[in-house]
Amino acid sequence: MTQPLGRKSLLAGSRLGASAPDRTGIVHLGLGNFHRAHGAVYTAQAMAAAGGDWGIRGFAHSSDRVVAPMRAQDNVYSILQLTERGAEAGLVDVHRDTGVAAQDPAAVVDAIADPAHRIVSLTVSEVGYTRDPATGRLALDAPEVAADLTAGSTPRTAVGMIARGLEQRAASGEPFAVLSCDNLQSAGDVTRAVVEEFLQAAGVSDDVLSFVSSSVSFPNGMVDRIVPRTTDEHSRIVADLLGVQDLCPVPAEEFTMWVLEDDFAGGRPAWDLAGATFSNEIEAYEMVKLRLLNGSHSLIAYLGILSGAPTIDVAWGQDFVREAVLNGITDDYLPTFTPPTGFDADAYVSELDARWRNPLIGHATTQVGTDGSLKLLQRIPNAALFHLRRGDMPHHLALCIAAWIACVAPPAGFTPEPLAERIVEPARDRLAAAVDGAVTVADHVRRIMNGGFFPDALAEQDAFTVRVADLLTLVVRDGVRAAAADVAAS
Ligand code: CS2
Repeated sequence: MTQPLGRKSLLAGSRLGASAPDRTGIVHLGLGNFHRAHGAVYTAQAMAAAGGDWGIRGFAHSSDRVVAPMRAQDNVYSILQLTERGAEAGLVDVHRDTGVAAQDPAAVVDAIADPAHRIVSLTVSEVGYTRDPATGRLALDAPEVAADLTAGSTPRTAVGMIARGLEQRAASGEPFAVLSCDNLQSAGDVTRAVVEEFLQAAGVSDDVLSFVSSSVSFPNGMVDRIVPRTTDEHSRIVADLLGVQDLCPVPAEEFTMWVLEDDFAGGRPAWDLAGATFSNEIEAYEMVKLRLLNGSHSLIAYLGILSGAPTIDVAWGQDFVREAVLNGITDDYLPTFTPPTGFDADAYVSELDARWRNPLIGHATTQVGTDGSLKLLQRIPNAALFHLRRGDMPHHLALCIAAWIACVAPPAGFTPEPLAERIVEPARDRLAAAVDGAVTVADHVRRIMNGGFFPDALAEQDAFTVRVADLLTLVVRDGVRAAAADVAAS
């Protein structure tokens, strides 16, 4: 007999970490699977180790897909760890209140201003930072940003809500930290920059600007845990393991990692006692994660989609994908940064192999391929520029962009595998408009590379654009394996 899940079930189920007290100390934006399997678990475990009023007040962006079931279960949910030993489940009870930001954005602003809260954390994905891809600055011309900047309007973007919340908070002057938990290089610095750009464009007082610069910290950090989408099968396994009916379990791999800069102006949970690492080498950790894991992940995903592989493990099981990815790590990524002290590249790569190979995860290639126009910006241009400025060609990085274009903006006459249609690509219409009327694949690629989708510095690298076009030509004419073979021979 399965019972509905709720706080009462905690007696019966295995609980991960402590239950949060009723008072909340953290506001969180973005209630997707990643936050619920990562930061939320570290927070529950930190409270088990050291206590504290660190309950989470969580807001989903615009849908109640997670909030409705969370509320129906007293905001308790399970983590379903899918390991080679089989499945294991545990319950998390750290959210004290959940809501939907789009339904009540003023509640988010008020929660950030509330002096009882000491941190706002974010998992809003790359798209949530409303930046201009060509300049990296806040996209002041984007309609949603412009609307948020209109005097008297209630902000709806994450940046707008945080900025307005801080503006109100300046009245109490209570110190605060804004913690980005997204896959961005220098995530804290980037978040500070867009929030300050918003405040300046909104014409706030000097007092507010000086409060934000002196009493609000924006720690940098590196986050890591692979979490696929939830399916009905996951709820069924949780019911078997725990005897409770969870309407919103979170499937996750066993691996988890969090490296943070210890810069929390209003204090923080004892995340170190929950396994997080505090380090002064954040940039090095970010490089490892964003390039070796995320950059390679994109390549696996797009090569996989073009060869009909629905999941990462299936794509990774193909020799031509493994070869391209492993050589990409060695030739194109590893030379571009200095890793953290004591980093063992071989061990890291064999761990990646085990993580990508895990067949129980079922991580969809189209999920990793989603939002490529934003994700690739974190994964490719800086590494590519490192080589191009030395006169070298990063062939695997060019292959990744060619494969992305083949999936989301295919040249006339080429139809990718049907899987490609499932990729959510916010720039699809703008890409289609940019290539409209292109007569050759070279022209098609040039219009994209010069169309404001990538930083100007990369667009200026003509040889790279030519290489992307050559590889896309091969994909179109002879298939994705031929393009990968050409890279292998380069
Ligand atoms: C993935 C990441 O979807 C993606 O783009 O590369 O979500 C990846 O699974 C996580 O960053 C792992 O920590």
